[in-house]
Amino acid sequence: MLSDLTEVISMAQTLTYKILKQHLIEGDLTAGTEIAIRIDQTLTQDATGTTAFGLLEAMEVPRVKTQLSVSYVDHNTAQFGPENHNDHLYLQSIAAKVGAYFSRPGNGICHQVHLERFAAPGKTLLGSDSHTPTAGAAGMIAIGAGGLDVAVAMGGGAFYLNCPRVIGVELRGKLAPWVAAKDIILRVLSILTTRGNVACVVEYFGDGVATLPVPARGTCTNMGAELGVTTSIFPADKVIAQFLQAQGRDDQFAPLAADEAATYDRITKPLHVERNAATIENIKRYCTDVEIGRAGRHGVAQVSFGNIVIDLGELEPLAAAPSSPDNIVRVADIAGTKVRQVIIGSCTNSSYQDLMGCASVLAGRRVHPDVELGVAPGSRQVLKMIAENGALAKIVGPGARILESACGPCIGVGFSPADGTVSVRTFNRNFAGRSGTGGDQVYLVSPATAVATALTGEITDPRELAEREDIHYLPIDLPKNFPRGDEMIVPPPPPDRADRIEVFRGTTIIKPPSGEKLPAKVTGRVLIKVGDKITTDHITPAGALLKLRSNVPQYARYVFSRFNDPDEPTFAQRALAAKEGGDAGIIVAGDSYGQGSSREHAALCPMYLGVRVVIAKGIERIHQANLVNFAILPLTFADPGDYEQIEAGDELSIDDTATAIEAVTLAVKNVTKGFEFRCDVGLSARQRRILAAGGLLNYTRSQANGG
Ligand code: MIC
Ligand code: SF4
Repeated sequence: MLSDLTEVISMAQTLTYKILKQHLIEGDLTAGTEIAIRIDQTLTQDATGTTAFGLLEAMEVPRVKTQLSVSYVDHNTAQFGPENHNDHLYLQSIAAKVGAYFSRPGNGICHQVHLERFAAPGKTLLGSDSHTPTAGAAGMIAIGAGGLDVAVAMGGGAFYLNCPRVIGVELRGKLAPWVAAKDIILRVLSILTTRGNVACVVEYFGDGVATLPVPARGTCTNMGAELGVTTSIFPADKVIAQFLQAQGRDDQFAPLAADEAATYDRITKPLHVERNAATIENIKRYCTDVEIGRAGRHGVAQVSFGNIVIDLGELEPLAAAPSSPDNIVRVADIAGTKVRQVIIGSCTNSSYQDLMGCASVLAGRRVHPDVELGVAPGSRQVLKMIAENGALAKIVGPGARILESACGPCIGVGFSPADGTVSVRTFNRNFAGRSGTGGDQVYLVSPATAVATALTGEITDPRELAEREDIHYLPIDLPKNFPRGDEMIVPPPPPDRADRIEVFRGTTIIKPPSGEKLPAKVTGRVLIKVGDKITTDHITPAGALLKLRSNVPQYARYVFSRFNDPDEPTFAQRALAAKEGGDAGIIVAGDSYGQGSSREHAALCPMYLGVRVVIAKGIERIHQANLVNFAILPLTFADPGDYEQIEAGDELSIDDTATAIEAVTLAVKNVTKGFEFRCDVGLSARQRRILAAGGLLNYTRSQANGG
């Protein structure tokens, strides 16, 4: 009897593994080993798409080989100068030529539109944007990656990843009025933080799941990106079936869930006991089977736990305080903070349900005169619905400014807050300076908290406002039918018409450079030494500079510009001078280097400037893959203490790179200071081959030629 039970449990699978198994091309499903999966769908957005399609052209792929590829325009819609429109026309024409759908500017944010119109249970999706996991709300495996990986997938190539461990998040009960899905994911962030979750998938289960509509699930899977996990997923249940039916896509439904007896992985994290006291408290409170090891010499203990269990009924409104999405506080604890700006939108919280909820609170009231309120509906479908049912008037009437259905302020395009003021947003990232204002103070909250704050002019717990003003909470039902009109989605013409399509190539679009092999011996200077949690926004700023994405030589001038001293040569100038002198550029960084976006420009631009090696305490998954794809050697300190011994300007060298990249660890000489330290080479066998070939583009070409 016992052995029968053991067998059932050992055969029982998580939903994640069921989908991975169906798409497995190489490897076996053993956590931590490299696997390759077949990709059914891809998405690209304009800020990463011009490079992705440029690389697809460089690979000489005439036609996409996926079941569906969609090219969205949602990031750069402002059109100051010809750059953005040049990109849009290039993307529209190349999509038509290679057989991809094209979602026109104004149609909405890629993740919101993809969930509405294309996401389907059981499929795989690879997207050149880190929030691609949003589509996990529809029961699919949706992963963010660099544009080059997406280009390979469009060309029919497999996607390689570390077979993940699966973190089980059990949701129990039902959210109380005015508490929202955003509060669930903020709670998860307070437990898992933004660090140490690489190569994990978050899988939601439990009776609480059925109480969450699809967009609420999308908020959780979307902001799962901030955990640094590979993706997040919900089971495909009745709620998804009804959503797909309302979207006129019931034929795409397939019920999917983890097996009843499936178990999730035990997670172990090294945590500094004092510095992470709050996180450890949360782990103790919300996780099962917690074990805390003895703290070592540096105060770090191994903390391990089973599932995360969240009782939805006990959650309360939360916020991510400046300037990290895991800096979680109770809204009640920061209530009263004076606010000058509130923005509702982004791919995290801009759905029909989100905006209907806001409209019901705003109706007949007045936005506080000290606050500017901006509202960006996530898609044209949402905008159309709230326009037709009158909710838009309830939002505009009280004094909201309506923004285009696009990323906008989320990526620093417009609405940069005034100096020293607080901005409250329903977005997913509040990295320092991302809003476009240096020293910004951005809080991330749910739409309910945002709207309460907009009315009072200070951070407000929506439950408190509701009680004070006797506002009734109205649950927002799923509409019976969403408007299907895909007027702004252009399907590709039949393949036999592709020859006649001329690709539009504006003068501002420069062919992306490809990688070069590492020299036999790398010698170079540390061009910059940066600390922990350096995001891709620090490396390649977005906002007003987004329009340079299709012009690497221009964009590269701004690499690390936030760290430039006005009296000294810029990072780019120093790097180019070293490159001209035949020296390799080296970046030294702390933990979680490259967190945040999937933008491969954070590797592509440094590569253009001659950077060949990054040595960090830790490198985030997508960025590590991007570095390898562009032939930059990513290394991590074997002893993080060595980080302290290195200074900017030090000359470092690695002998015999060919042998070094095959090794598990390698020696790096600090020539200036006269000592040697060891680094871990955490590369998969395939990544070693990519580096040896001089980057993924060269590798893919050599594979295509039988090499
Ligand atoms: C972001 O949210 O940081 C972005 C802008 O959407 C990026 C993509 C990019 O930099 O183009 C992301 O999340 O991957
Ligand atoms: Fe756009 Fe912001 Fe979402 Fe990135 S996080 S896709 S910038 S809305």
